[in-house]
Amino acid sequence: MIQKTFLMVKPDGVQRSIIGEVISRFEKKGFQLVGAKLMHISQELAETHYGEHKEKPFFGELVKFITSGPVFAMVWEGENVISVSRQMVGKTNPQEALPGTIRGDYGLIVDKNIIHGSDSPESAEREISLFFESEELTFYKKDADAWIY
Ligand code: RTP
Ligand code: MG
Repeated sequence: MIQKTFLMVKPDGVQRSIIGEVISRFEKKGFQLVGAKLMHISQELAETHYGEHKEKPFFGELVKFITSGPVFAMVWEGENVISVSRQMVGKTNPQEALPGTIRGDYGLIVDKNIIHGSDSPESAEREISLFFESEELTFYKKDADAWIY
């Protein structure tokens, strides 16, 4: 099933210059980038985005971290992109994330785990509309033949 999901390079990933690496992995897998922007997350957006964790002991630190510097917000489209991209992201704790996953290859601690990915179709829809206006998303067909000289 063709789906859309919300993926975001967190402030640590931006600081460590791995935006390109992250984009490259999803592109090579076969997914299509349909929206992207570098932005600062406001306190209010952070609290809404991570609202499900409001009661958790790490909520304050999580909001502080995600608003601490620019993030790279993206919408990706493709076959089963929600669950497949979560597999490519890896487990929440980078020490448990398998090598070959983004967190497994680049992360070391749970509160700086490089990337966020929507965890269900409901989250994907909610998060895409929180971060993007519909005019910011682009749709196009890939036509390789037209670009080979
Ligand atoms: P994310 O939402 O950021 O993609 O991460 P996730 O689904 O893999 O994990 P989730 O349970 O939604 O947790 C959100 C973020 O909170 C931080 N966290 N810290 N100190 C802790 O035990 C702890 N647990 C979670 C992580 O940064 C996680 O990405
Ligand atoms: Mg989550």
